[in-house]
Amino acid sequence: MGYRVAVVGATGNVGREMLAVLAEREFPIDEIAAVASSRSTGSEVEFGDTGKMLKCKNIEHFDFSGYDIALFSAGGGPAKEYAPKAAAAGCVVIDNSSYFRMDPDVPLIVPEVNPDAIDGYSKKNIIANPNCSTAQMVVALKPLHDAAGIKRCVVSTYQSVSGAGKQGMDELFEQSRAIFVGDPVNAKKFTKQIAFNVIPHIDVFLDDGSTKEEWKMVVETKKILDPKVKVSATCVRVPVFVGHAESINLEFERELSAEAAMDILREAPGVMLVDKREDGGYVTPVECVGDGATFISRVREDPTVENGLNIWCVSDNLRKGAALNAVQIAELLGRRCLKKG
Ligand code: A2P
Ligand code: 11C
Repeated sequence: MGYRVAVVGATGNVGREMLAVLAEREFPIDEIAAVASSRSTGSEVEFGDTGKMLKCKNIEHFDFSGYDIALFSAGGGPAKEYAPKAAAAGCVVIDNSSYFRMDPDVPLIVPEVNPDAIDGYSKKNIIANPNCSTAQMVVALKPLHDAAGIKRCVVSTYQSVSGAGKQGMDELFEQSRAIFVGDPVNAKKFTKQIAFNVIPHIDVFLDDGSTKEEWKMVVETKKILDPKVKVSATCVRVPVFVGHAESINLEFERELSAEAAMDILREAPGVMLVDKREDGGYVTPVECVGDGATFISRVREDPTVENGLNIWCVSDNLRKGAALNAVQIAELLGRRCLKKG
């Protein structure tokens, strides 16, 4: 006996990963539905590598009342419109968009960090999945925070184009091809050329000069980890297809040596420490594609502040940053809150 599960946004980057992760982890499923916009009605997506093909259903006519869990990754607009309808029909929504994340009645969960927040899910029957850059960062920060109390975190990100969806990946591919063959380079999804370039701008600008992606890293980290932790973020798009990297500078309340931090990270849930302090002895985005871990390298003390530490953090943004985290939330929900059908 398993659950009836719907994946909304099943044709997208994250939706396809959600199907793959559900299949790989053998999530107990009695029935699985792929849901997308009217544009995709009737088109087929594969349920992971199972060979089972799912015909996409149009969200406008989809009846959520027959489903226990809906994993949404269709963006904020569809989440705003359809998640409350699904929730009212008795289906628990796990939404990957930013729309519900800061709602005080919606838990925002990274299972390795704040699993107990799941108890609040029934207020709205909606649980939010964090931004990909936040998810991997809090997995790395949690064990260090528990050990020495993080006062301040300064992070610069190197975010892959898959964070901007299918269109972002297509644009990097198309621009790279155009540059090689001498065609004109067109920028549509990104504001400037992304091939062979970096762009210090993700999501919309806010009044104080920061971007919404940077704001999300600040407020989501506080909600998931600890409201006392101060975060300063600079988010940058880089010409990498999959995998977000982050350079993180930390200032602690108490002393924490690099060696002690490495010992803690080696044992931490969801973390894989790869730090050989030699050529190639660290992780880069291409090596983490398809993996669920948050990889940490380059752990070293920062002598310019009291109790300072630098780390390099890399993870597959479509996996731990999105689909895997959502499925882990579903697993937590199943273990703690739902009865199997
Ligand atoms: P569709 O392919 O039918 O447009 P990505 O983030 O990779 O661009 O994917 C976005 C996902 O969200 C796709 O599956 C897309 O479906 C889906 N989507 C976009 N807009 C809507 C909508 N209004 N209703 C339902 N699904 C939507
Ligand atoms: C990016 N992090 O890389 C974004 C994608 O708030 O869920 C996810 C945006 C979000 O562009």
